[in-house]
Amino acid sequence: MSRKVIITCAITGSVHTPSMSPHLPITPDQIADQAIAAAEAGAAILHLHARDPETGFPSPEPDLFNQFLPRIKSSTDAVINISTGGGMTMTVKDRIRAAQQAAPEMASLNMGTMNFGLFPALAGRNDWKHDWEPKFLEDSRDFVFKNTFADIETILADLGVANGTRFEFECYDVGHLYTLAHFVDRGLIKGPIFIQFVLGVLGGIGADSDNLAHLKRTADKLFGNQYEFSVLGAGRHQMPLATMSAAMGGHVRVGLEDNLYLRKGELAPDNASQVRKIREVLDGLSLEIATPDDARSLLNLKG
Ligand code: KMH
Ligand code: ZN
Repeated sequence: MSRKVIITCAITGSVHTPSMSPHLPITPDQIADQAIAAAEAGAAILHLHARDPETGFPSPEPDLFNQFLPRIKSSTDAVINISTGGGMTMTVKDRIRAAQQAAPEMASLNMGTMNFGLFPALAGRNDWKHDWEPKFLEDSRDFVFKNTFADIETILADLGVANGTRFEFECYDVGHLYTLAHFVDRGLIKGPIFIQFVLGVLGGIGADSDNLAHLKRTADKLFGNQYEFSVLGAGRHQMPLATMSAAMGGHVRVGLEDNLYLRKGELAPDNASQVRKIREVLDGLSLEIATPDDARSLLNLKG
């Protein structure tokens, strides 16, 4: 069988704020509409967060997830991946509630505690719709994204062992791969391991081809043929790094969670437009895209 590339689409996240783009989905209906369109455009995996429908503030509330998950599930066959990274103001306990209740096929699992800087987005802006937005970004100067060894172990047990959920292991730096290897060595994680290399987040590894090659070399050394990788480049690095990933044998992640633009100076009108764009690139490379069922079999998901 020829290699197939999994497109993950991360629909809204908890990094961008409503003033940054009118197209960022906020309400459950907007999240569902854009997720369904992204799946129709070719995304096999939908990475999902929720937001307060009134303010757009990132929310961990399972009730909000329950307002869009049933619609997405009844309209698409896409793999549901619920974030456990949540957002800046949430405790780890809060961050995992939605995935615990929904028991999805996939959840994200962030592989290390780190600084996570959103404040560069403040530069040159003063046109905020909501008071919380500049404060949220400013507060990120002091944000410690907490993912201790104990937190990781808890998520593996409460979601993985308890519910059969498998993971998108988000690795923002080389050390995170060694943390992942530690849990593999202890038998708490079994292949096929799905690694999301995250490049370009302030506090993590920078977004360039040398760094991606180093991440891949390190993962090859640690995990041999027991892993699949995908790449997420933050902001303007999204499409170039996704393209590099595909050319290097990896999968791709796009979506407004990671980048609001379609090209320089042009906001993406929705998530599906980014899925279509990376599809064109994959097509140009003569690479086939994975269906949700292809992704299920490649990543050994519960279905
Ligand atoms: N926004 C990404 C850089 C998560 O949801 O677990 C990281 C992310 C984390 O997707
Ligand atoms: Zn996320």
